[in-house]
Amino acid sequence: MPTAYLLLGSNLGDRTATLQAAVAELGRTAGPVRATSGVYETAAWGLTEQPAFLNQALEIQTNLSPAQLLAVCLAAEQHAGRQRLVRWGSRTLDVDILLYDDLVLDTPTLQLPHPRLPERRFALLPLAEIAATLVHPGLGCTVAELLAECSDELAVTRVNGEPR
Ligand code: X6L
Ligand code: MG
Ligand code: MG
Repeated sequence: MPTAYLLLGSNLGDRTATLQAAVAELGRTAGPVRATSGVYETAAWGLTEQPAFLNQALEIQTNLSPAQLLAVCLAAEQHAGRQRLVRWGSRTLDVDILLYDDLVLDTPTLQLPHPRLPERRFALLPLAEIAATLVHPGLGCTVAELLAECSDELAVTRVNGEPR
């Protein structure tokens, strides 16, 4: 069964409860959650005048295709009450697919691996906690190496949770 890595993000409402509900929902709709990183509080990228995020990375096993997986990720965002008002604006829940096996894909609706992953400490640090030795299929280096080379200096602080 394919393995995918997801990044959850929330900076509106009860962020912790939203992440917990999303992990449970994705376990039912996408497939078994094999690993969860700790939860990280992270300064907002893009529109910096917005509340800090909680971000968390997940490893899931799934029989869904990438397009089907994207659909269940967007459904989880809807169930969390996400409203898309402003590009890069505050959101109750964002679910991004970071990697899907060693697939490299470039379509208008889905790019894999996530094209901005190497630049974002808020994604690399949680991901490194559960998949440090995973090789990025486009770049040929590990997640730990990407993290070591990442020049993003926005604050990323682990707030709780043991990796499992
Ligand atoms: C110039 C202008 C350079 C905009 C970069 C970066 C825009 C990231 C959007 C950018 C730019 C984004 C999260 C976030 C967002 C998140 C944290 C985005 C989309 N999502 N900040 N900002 N965590 N910490 O999940 O990533 S909006
Ligand atoms: Mg995102
Ligand atoms: Mg998204």
